Amino acid sequence: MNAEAKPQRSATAPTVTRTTCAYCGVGCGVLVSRDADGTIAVKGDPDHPANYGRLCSKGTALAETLGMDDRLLTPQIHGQPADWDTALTTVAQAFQNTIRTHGPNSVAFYVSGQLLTEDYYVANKLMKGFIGSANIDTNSRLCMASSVAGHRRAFGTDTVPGQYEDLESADLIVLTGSNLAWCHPVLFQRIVAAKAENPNMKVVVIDPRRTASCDLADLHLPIASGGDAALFNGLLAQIDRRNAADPNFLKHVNGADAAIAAAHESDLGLTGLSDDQLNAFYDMWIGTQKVVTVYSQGINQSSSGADKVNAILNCHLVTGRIGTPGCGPFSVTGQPNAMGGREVGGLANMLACHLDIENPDHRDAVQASWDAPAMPDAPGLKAVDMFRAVADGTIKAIWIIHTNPVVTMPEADKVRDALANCDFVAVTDITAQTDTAKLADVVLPAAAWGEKSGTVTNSDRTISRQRAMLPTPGQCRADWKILADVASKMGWGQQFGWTCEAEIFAEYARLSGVAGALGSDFDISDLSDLTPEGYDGLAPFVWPRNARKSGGRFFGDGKFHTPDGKARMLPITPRAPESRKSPKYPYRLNTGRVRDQWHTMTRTAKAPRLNQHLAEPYLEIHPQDAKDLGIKPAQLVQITSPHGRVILRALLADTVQRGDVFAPMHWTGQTASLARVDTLVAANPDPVSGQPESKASTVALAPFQPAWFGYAVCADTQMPAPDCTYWTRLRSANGWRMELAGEDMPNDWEAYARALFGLPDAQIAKVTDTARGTSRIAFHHDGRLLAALFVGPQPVAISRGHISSRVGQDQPVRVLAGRAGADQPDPGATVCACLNVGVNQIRSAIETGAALSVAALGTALGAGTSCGSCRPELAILLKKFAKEEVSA
Ligand SMILES: Nc1nc2c(c(=O)[nH]1)N[C@H]1C(S)=C(S)[C@@H](COP(=O)(O)OP(=O)(O)OC[C@H]3O[C@@H](n4cnc5c(=O)[nH]c(N)nc54)[C@H](O)[C@@H]3O)O[C@H]1N2
Ligand SMILES: Nc1nc2c(c(=O)[nH]1)N[C@H]1C(S)=C(S)[C@@H](COP(=O)(O)OP(=O)(O)OC[C@H]3O[C@@H](n4cnc5c(=O)[nH]c(N)nc54)[C@H](O)[C@@H]3O)O[C@H]1N2
Ligand code: SF4
Ligand SMILES: [Mo]
Repeated sequence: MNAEAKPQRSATAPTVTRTTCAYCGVGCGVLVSRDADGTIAVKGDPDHPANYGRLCSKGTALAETLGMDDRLLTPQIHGQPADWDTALTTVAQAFQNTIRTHGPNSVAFYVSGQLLTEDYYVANKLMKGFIGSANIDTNSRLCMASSVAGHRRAFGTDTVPGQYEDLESADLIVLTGSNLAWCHPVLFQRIVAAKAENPNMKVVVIDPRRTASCDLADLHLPIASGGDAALFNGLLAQIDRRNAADPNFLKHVNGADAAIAAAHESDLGLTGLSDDQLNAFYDMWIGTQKVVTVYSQGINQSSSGADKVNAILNCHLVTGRIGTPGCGPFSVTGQPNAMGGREVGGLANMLACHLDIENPDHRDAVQASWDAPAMPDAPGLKAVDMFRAVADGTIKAIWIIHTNPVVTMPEADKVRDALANCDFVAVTDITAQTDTAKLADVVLPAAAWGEKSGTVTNSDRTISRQRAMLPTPGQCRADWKILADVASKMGWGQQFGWTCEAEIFAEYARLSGVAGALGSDFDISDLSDLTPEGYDGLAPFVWPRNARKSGGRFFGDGKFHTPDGKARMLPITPRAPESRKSPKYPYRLNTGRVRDQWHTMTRTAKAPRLNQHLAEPYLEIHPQDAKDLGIKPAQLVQITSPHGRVILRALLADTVQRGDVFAPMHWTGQTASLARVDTLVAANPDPVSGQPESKASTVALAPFQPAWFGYAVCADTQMPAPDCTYWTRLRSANGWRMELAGEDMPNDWEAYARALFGLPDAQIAKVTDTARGTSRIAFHHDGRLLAALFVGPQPVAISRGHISSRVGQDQPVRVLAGRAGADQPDPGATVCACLNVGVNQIRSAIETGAALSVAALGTALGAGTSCGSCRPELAILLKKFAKEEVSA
């Protein structure tokens, strides 16, 4: 396995560090070893209870993302390097002056579920206890807020009842609004392994799209967008009709009658499913005792997200299928510390340790514990409203930490314009090259994963340590330290005077004891006296951890955190998505993730092999819709909504339903000219949770007909943005690869190419076909290829992987053939990112009969044998290329 890389760091003694993956909420443990020469290798921690040694493609490639090339190493004020003292004073004074003139609610923090718990704790303490405003919200508003609201309405607290083992001991797993195979790959692999062991286990996937997760599904329900509340209400009504409720458990539940009555009233037409499909699902769910319903963004990111969550919880409560082995609703968290942020009070409507900002006893307790001068008594602005307040000038100073809202907030162009016009914007990031950091007055350089220490909580409440194993480069500082430094400059040095993360954690643990005494579930007060040494060695543990309870599940005993101790079932009236299709905007835009990229790509896109899986932003569209619109495969499509415009490559596939399209959320202004899909997304928040509907905007589609298309590769240089309407660029193993398209035909391709690559004097080789209108240009030096451009009036059909692999190699002229010679087979687009196996290699192994099963492909090529997240794709390729029927 090629999990090694050599970041540009100086050498020290060899080390092995036990830490946690930087990415998703599975929270895998990793072992990072560092050789004397600085080479870093990452492997799964066999002892971590989240992954027992497994890793996915992103975790496996962590070492390749640690390079220094685009790191921000000093503070910047208006783009110029500054020293820390000046930068911190600038931020502190901007906030103080604004607060003095306009009051504490004229400032805001927008933070992230990727902050460590200690960072988060400090940010929350500063804003809520000392600035005295609740205007701190987090990107978890875009991610988990509907689950939080649903949990609190049903259970009284935001508690995930179950444990990962439940996924292995269940007999039925329902994945709704979750593409677990790509987004929580290690959990998916745990289910794959459990299903192989337990032939009775069934998996149902509920998703408008046929995703990679469907590979494991016994039943896929291609639900209509937004139809989940109707579907689970339909289930609840069936449970009632079939007398399948659990009368014993219902003694612990209020509201069952009203919820059931509402369920009987529901319009099942909203599901878009046939009676047969509905009944198949009801039979499986009602007929199986051990059911886990896993849900994620297809549920949460909805204008009725909280109701969807409660419709699911209702079914588990009415049958008592909660908090016992193999049973329960399971909201899987996205970011590595989305859960920790919820615990520590990162949301504008919460206090630390699951305490409630609107409860005066809770407020007083936190204020006393913090020795805080001021506490807000009402929730602050939630993300969408926060950026609206920036736009209308109510918020005049904002500090954005560890998130990139110009790319990921709905109506993203409005967010961009609001920040551009805001009086004061500070951003803390690891790079200044983000769409958000580019708009900041002050950019503060953060220490990155591998350089900072703290704790994170994963989806099943396991708290794990992240440990530094690399020296902090330049002047970078840990996020908590930057926050504490600003607090000191504002005059609160004493309350923010920690010397290390361990002290913050112990303070937090003590506060959780106060919370526990007030009835909060989040109580880890056993760790109140944790020493720095104890913190160093802290092994992963499941909260709570106090004198009354340590780890384990919640609610199997029927005890909930409501005033009367009972759970609440809610009457739910299902609603369709807020944006309605119209003749002007007749398509529904669904958005989400791809397997090998993380959000706005500032880290994953540094690893060339992660860039090869899906190398260009795309629009998944049904072939019939494409035909009706005159869109051919690989053509460009212009997508417009009332809020913006993007241009994406068409990917024709019947994996999406007619009338729906899907686009990945990852591309930014740095990686593409017009591919920020959130510029299209309407900011329609759920009225209960404030979470915006990121998956159901309405859009118009039209073919985009440029005068020319191009493909370009070049060696590793700082590239200015290409001069054409459509471009996308990503790193390859030895430089950049770019897709281009322009509306104006340059009259001199050589001059265009020289300007594009910044190579005014390089040697050139050219092939021009005037009849076809194509040009192929290669620049070289000393017999090595520096850059190449292929252009023509149609999408360029050449072997992209092969051409990009030739950069820096000899025989530059041969690249103009556009395809690999017999002596250099082209591996094709990467399918297995861990072992670097391409589609052409797989195809040839299948077509020649060398490997006719997923397991055989593993033996022959290694594909799918590491993280396993490409196995669904291998199965699809087997079906596609095998000459005879094969079983995957
Ligand atoms: N590779 C990768 N993994 C990641 C991330 C990443 O960026 N890249 N990000 C992490 C984060 S922060 C998060 S929050 C998670 C997200 O993890 P997921 O929620 O699994 O990911 P998404 O792709 O956003 O959306 C899941 C599915 O919801 C479906 N969907 C859309 N509308 C509906 C609907 O109305 N009903 C139903 N039932 N389904 C619907 C979509 O088609 C999509 O397949 O992933 C985490 N893991
Ligand atoms: N259309 C659409 N939009 C979506 C979604 C969707 O499914 N569809 N999903 C939503 C969800 S669930 C989420 S979670 C969000 C995610 O959206 P964001 O949080 O905006 O995306 P990231 O790319 O994770 O941004 C993290 C930033 O932190 C920086 N960074 C990395 N390490 C550090 C560090 O140690 N310290 C600091 N200070 N900075 C660091 C990175 O360089 C990057 O700029 O997107 C949301 N937006
Ligand atoms: S599943 Fe992958 S991305 Fe998520 S924590 Fe594990 S290794 Fe990291
Ligand atoms: Mo997320």
